[in-house]
Amino acid sequence: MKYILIIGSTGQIGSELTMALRSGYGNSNVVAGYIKGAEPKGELLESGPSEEADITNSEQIAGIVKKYKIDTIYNMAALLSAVAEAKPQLAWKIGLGGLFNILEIAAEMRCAVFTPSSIGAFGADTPKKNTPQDTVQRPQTMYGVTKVAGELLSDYYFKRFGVDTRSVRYPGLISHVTPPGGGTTDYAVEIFYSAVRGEVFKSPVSAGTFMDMMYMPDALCAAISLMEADPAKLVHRNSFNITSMSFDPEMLKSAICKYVPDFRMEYEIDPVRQAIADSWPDSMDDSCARKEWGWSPKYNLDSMTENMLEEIRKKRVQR
Ligand code: AKB
Repeated sequence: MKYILIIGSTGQIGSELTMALRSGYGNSNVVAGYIKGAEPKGELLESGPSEEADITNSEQIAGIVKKYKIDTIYNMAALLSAVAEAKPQLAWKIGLGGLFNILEIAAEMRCAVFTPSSIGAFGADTPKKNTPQDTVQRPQTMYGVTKVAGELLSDYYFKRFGVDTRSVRYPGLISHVTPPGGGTTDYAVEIFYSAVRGEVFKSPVSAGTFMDMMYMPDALCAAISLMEADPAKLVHRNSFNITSMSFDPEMLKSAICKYVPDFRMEYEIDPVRQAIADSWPDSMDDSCARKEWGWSPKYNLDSMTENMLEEIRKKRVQR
């Protein structure tokens, strides 16, 4: 991995992943791909090259791969679960049509490809607790359909054309840098801003709704370490279960109350997000990732909560 293109570099994961890759591989070797209307700004723009890279435009992406002699593509373009339910056609176009474009380019130009999957690749028929690596995957959301199909398509390109495709099933990602947009797990980010502002937080999912979650530094580390892993040790490729913690809104509230004792939460259930969350695992078994490429998260609920509050306080967020 020497010359890297990130598709979706200004998104929730992409913005931090681009900076992490630049610090590891050199600023000029990591191209920040963006779409019109979501141009990079500040450090992301100034620290290295950036190019318009619309995943639905094969020629544009192929041109960038040629120009920078790209050998690794991080494909971070996607609509998150709740938005994908509102715009299923666009979710398919970006999630599956876009992935197909990337895999075709990768096969022709010999690039490795990382494409995140998600806990959304599971469905209501999947075992909910300690969800195995290899199990039933029958999601009933467009997000989930694109994620399962994306896993299969990536494995197909590996087996058929030798494209070095790798992927993790991300849980809900929590970060204080770039906000998520339209996910089911977004509440676990928004709650911290409410706590720092001294507001009452309205949880869109009910008490007892458990989902896997992860702090962004661990999520970045997962993507980079998997792409650097010895291929001979990979039994799986697309995609690995990974998790750091599993909690419901009450557990997260209690963790916050340790640092913000008067924090209050109420419930205002969003039926779309609740239905999606109910179909996802409560907690995944990530032992294959641990065994095959040494996955091991650093943050747990308490250390993540402490760091999130500290970082958001530094931003001096206003009511
Ligand atoms: C979402 O909630 O849609 C994402 C995910 C878990 O894939 N954060």
